[in-house]
Amino acid sequence: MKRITYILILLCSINLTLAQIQEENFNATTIPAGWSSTNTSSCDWQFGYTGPLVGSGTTNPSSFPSGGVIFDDNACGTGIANRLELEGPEIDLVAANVTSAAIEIIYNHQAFVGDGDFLVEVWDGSAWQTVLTVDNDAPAPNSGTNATSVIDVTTHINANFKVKFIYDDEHNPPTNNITLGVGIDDYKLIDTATASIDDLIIDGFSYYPNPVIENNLTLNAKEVISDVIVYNVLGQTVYKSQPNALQSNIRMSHLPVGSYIVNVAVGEKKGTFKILKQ
Ligand SMILES: [Ca+2]
Ligand SMILES: [Ca+2]
Ligand SMILES: [Ca+2]
Repeated sequence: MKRITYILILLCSINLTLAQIQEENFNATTIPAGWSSTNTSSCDWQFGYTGPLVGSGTTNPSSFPSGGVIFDDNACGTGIANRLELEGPEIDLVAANVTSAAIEIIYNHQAFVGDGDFLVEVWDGSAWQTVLTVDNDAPAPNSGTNATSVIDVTTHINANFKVKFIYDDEHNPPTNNITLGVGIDDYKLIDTATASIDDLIIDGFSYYPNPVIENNLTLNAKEVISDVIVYNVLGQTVYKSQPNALQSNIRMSHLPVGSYIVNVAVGEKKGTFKILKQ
């Protein structure tokens, strides 16, 4: 009996680790549990920030309506060099049997004459690896929108995995320059094996072929496919469409050989999966 209970608990805990392995929405006005921050000045991250993001425009600024974490270099004043880190909780991806994973992050970075960098790093078990470098405005000011990147981190899976966000104003040594800042909304660590589209597959979603050996990846669903975004291994968007149809053909002939992450919205649901282009 004990053994059955143990197996049931184990199955439940494995199930919890599927799809979304880690998520932080930064809605609360305090640093989330398990997260830690370091900085080089007295200026700090602001959590649960909902206002317009500094430098993101005057006519149509961007914001994080649900609450995000921001750093406002402009508000910190002149002559101050800032390099801030925000580190997430450690997670054992080996024990969780994760063999394929990606980070999905919504952010907005506003530079001033190129000053200011936003970086995402992951701990690979022995060193930090930079998986995303945002050097300039992303998106452009007055777009009213934020950027989304999905980054394949499969090669960095280990028993002590963790993520770190870095804001660097590039003012070292300090000058009288001030730059703008960065805002981060939802962060997710996703199991991209198949788990994150289990819900969609139950609802009749399918995709083929994988690997993509001919030119097209075909998506089929029983509800309308409203959004398709394909990211390369650097987290850059290489394809984006709003098919609003039950089938979608993604032309991949012009894309380099390698792995890609596909983000789909079908009906009310969203899913992320990985494909190979050969
Ligand atoms: Ca949020
Ligand atoms: Ca920069
Ligand atoms: Ca500064």
